[in-house]
Amino acid sequence: MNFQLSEEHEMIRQAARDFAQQELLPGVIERDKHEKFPAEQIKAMGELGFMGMMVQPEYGGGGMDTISYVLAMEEISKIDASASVVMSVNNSLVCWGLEKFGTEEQKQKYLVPLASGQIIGAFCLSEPEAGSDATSQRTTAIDKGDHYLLNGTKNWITNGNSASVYLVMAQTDVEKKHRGINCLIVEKGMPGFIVGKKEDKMGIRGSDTHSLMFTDVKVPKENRLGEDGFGFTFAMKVLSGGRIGIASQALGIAAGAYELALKYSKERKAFGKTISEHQAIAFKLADMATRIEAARNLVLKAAWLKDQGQNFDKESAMAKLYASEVAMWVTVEAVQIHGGYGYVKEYHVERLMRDAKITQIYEGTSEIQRVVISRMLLSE
Ligand code: COS
Repeated sequence: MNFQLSEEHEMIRQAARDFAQQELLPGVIERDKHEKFPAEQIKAMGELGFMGMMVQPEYGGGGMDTISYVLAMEEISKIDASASVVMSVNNSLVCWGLEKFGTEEQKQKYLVPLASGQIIGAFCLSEPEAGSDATSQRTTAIDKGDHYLLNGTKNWITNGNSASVYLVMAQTDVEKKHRGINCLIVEKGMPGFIVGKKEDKMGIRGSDTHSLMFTDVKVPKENRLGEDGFGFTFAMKVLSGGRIGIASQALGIAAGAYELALKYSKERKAFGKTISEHQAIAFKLADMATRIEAARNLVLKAAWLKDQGQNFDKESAMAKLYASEVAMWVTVEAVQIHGGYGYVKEYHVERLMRDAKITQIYEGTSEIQRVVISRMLLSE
């Protein structure tokens, strides 16, 4: 066992921390208020290598491990969870999926600009009637010889408008159920592809979440990822890695709220002493720090397993389940510690509390994580 991070890991964490403080903190309240996508900041993150961290350098990425990725995700998420969800989707769903399962041509054409941060991508599985029940895809991709004809609607798509490349799951052969689903690479601007309405969300308001409509979109056959019928397995495998990203986002939200609460509790005085000297607050801080540390260890374990080439499906689900529950609990407590100040925007914790909620929902709800974990436990 070795719990020590390498010097390189520490440097990456520090670089992400500095970037978050200098580039993301200014304006984060305004972006949340006005639902403003952090376009300039994402561009800068691309230039610094944060958008394709785990992709090999030959495909435009940073060639880093998953540990580096979760360390950077935690730091970015402490300050701006809207920016970190863009980073998470691009890194762990889109880039990882393309690098692992794409053809050389697909990698050259799509992965290189995505990993180097020139463009961003989106992952499109959810539909109006298929969220947790992901096998029930209504979007169809009918095989027309040299192309697929794509029809349907996708919902809740992160980077919905800002993306240039979309990985879209669609049903080709209904008879084969989930084994008849394909994943197609769709480009923005393909005729028949329309970006629908933007969602007015509780949290992560700086990220752009849209519905997407496809009407007779001709997608070339060479844009299919993997073999015919591989789409659902692709989505499951990719989401398993994605959950490490969301777990680290949840961890960062929790750690960010805790750091603010700790600082505030040492400054604010009540009944003649700082509130941190009151046991009611000190015990809250102890519980917050303990749960955050437990979440961090689950996240790092899942990342480490992925880096070792071992199966991480159960651990990524555990990390996501636990870290997101911790994020929700810690952020509520952070607001409580701040009292009335916690309820206003200026002190950041109310935003982190709103941002925390989505981590229990997207890339598989807490209930779905329990399905995944319990099935794996019972089949071991
Ligand atoms: N890796 C590879 N394949 C996987 C997998 C994984 N982690 N998990 C499931 N599969 C495969 C199964 O092996 C099965 O394939 P075969 O029948 O060919 O063996 C197939 O997927 C279907 O699995 P299952 O029979 O378990 O399907 P269910 O509908 O019962 O449950 C769950 C699948 C619930 C686990 C899945 O639908 C899921 O993860 N849903 C949540 C999706 C999600 O995260 N939505 C959020 C949208 S993205 S923001």
